Amino acid sequence: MYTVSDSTNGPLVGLIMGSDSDWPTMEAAAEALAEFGIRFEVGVVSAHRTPQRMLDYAREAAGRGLKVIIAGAGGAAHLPGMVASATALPVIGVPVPLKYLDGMDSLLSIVQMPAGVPVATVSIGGARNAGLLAARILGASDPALREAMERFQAGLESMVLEKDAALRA
Ligand code: RP5
Repeated sequence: MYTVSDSTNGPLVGLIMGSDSDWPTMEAAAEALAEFGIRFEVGVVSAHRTPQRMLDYAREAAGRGLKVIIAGAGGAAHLPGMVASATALPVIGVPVPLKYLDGMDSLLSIVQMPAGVPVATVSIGGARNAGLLAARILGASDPALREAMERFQAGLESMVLEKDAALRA
């Protein structure tokens, strides 16, 4: 497990994925968290290949100080849902697109959760939004982070208006 935190404060977000082959997709979540200065850890936790590690990770996450878990997986993407079943923390699921089926298999595996066990599912390959959603969740109880998100949103607006002005010029 690779951790981005300082020596006194542990990670707030657990960024996990079913395989290291998911990293090219999941990296965008790490970048978004880093942009907002959010401490996070990264690791491979497989629902199918390391089931005990997955359960241990989910059950110990809150006690280790994590506040949000981002879980990405592809194909028969059971990791986000299984992690959500074993922790009370909010879980954000990222459907990772693989070679076949364009990620529809991943999306449906993650989004179709039974009542009582929610996973906040982002779009196929939408890891950046997963990072941003984690920032919003943490920002609900962290005014400085919420203000940073408001500035980010204002930046999005400015960018669109600038592009609109350039188009009209
Ligand atoms: C899933 O199987 C992983 O999340 C990954 O998307 C997919 C393929 O894994 P590898 O065979 O590339 O390790 O569990």
